[in-house]
Amino acid sequence: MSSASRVLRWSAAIMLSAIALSNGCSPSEPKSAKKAGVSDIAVAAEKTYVAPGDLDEYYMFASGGHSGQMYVYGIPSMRHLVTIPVFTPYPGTGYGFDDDTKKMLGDLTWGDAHHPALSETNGDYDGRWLFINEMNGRVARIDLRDFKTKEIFGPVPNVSGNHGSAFVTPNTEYSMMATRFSIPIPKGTYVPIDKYATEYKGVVAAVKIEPKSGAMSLGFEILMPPIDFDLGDAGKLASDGWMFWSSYNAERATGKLETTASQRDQDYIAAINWRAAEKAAAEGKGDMIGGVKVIDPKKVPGLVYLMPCPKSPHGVDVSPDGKYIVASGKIAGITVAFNFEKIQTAIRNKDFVVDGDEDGIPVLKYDSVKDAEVPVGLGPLHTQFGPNGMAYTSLFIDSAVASWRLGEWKVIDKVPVSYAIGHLAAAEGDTVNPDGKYLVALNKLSHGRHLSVGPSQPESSQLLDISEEKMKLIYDAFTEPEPHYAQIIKADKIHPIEVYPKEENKHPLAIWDVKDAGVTRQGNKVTVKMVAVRSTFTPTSFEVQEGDIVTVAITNIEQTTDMLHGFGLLDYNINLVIDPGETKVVTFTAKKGVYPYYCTNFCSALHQEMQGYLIVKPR
Ligand code: RUQ
Ligand code: CUA
Repeated sequence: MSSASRVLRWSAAIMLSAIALSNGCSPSEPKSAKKAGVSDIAVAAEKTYVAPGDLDEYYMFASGGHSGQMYVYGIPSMRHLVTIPVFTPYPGTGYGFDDDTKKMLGDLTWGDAHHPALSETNGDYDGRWLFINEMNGRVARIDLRDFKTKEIFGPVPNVSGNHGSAFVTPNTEYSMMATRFSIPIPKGTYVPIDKYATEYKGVVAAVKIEPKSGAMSLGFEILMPPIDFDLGDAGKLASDGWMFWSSYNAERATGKLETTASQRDQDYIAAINWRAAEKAAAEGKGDMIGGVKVIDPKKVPGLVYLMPCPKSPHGVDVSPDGKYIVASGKIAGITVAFNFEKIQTAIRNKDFVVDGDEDGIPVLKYDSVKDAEVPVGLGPLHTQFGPNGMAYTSLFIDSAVASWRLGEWKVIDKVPVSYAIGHLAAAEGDTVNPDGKYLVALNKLSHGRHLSVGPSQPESSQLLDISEEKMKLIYDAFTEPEPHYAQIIKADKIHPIEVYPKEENKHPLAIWDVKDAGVTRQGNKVTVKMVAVRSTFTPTSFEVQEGDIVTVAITNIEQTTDMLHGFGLLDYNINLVIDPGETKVVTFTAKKGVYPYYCTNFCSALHQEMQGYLIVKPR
């Protein structure tokens, strides 16, 4: 931060204290702040105030849940910077309206996005890509060079309810998937529900990521028993090569799961040796199911183990050094730290629960693999990490964040959040080298903390300062439905371009001179090459015949930052947004009449004049 902006920040803080004083409260404890759970409003203001023109220290990428989108925030300001559409059309950026993105979305124009996963090199965020899962068995890749969704992979065969995803391995070898819902596989098979426990199957799938391009393909699949896999995390450093997933419904129950799946005292954490599975797949092991090779761990031992974990665990998180696997029993009130070394010893010694296997998968003895049970509080869900062994666990029922230290296993501090926290995200919190500093509580409910907007309320995300042992709530922000997980990356790790360089545009229909604009016809197929530049479309009108298949390719020939043009075509449900240097294509069938098109993105004083006509002659 520059010294000038530091001065600005301080003066803002002093001003706020002055306001607090003139209201008759002490600057350290104004009434409104106390009510909001902020102990020192001036300090909070100073910490979160990013002066006009200043930049945030971190990006936060938050999943948009069933909105199918990704929200990008600046930290510590908590300002919403941009929405990246992923699984849902978004007219704001023309996503899902041009031919390419429409094709990428396919028939599914909705997705329930849960867990963003920044690409990693040696267990550290490398700022190249961002992956995100959605429940229909798909994973998307966003390129952080331009913050655009470049690929949607799937639906992956046999995967139903892709919740345990899109976690990446430490060198982004794979993005992993695990099924929340078991079904008879392959998809489309009929088996009555009373055969659930024996004939429905879960699946783990490894989506391979090409190291240069990020392109995705299916690596391998592993057959799993019909229990509901939930959250996952990849092993790193000490535990590199392994993957861990929590699960519930060890009962293999159906019906009212809130009671039927909570009968046993323990569920499982699955530990999967993905490197061994990769090798087995390369050796051709597995059976064809749904068009892909699926490895059955009963037939290929040594790949999958189960560890008992107290009642209905949700999050499972690997410590930065990879030595501990931290899992929380939602209805147990404790967080368990499993010890990776002990897991390996138990496997070597075949320290399994006698007759306790699940469809041939050995179950390790709880006491042989756990290191500690941390009494964090009620409803522990997820854990994030800071430097020096610090760990932060979200407590849904207590509506709080508990901090504790690996190795000490005692709660250090607890801070209430509003309200009903789910996930939490710490700065660089999933890396081998977390920053601490900031933590965002991603709360499920927000009531009473914002202007009322009717029954459909926003979600609340609260910023905590975790730079000291005592955590401090410093900011409330609100989001659209519904952030599940988020990741926070240092801003200087991402280097976005601001225009698409002309020389990189290899689109076959791109043109860079208005002289090349025009209409060509082949039978009933019409191609219109169009140029968009301040503030006109060329051509400004064109004529086709009713029933023609019309392809309009628009190149925005600007090379100026933020000089976007839109192409709204009335009555056709089309709105493209073309970034500087970009070419976008849309194809439609012409219907008779006259239809205006116009620029939807403000571009100049004469933006309003940027318009034209599609004229369609009757046959
Ligand atoms: S879940 S509130 Cu979809 Cu990640 Cu835990
Ligand atoms: Cu181009 Cu407005």
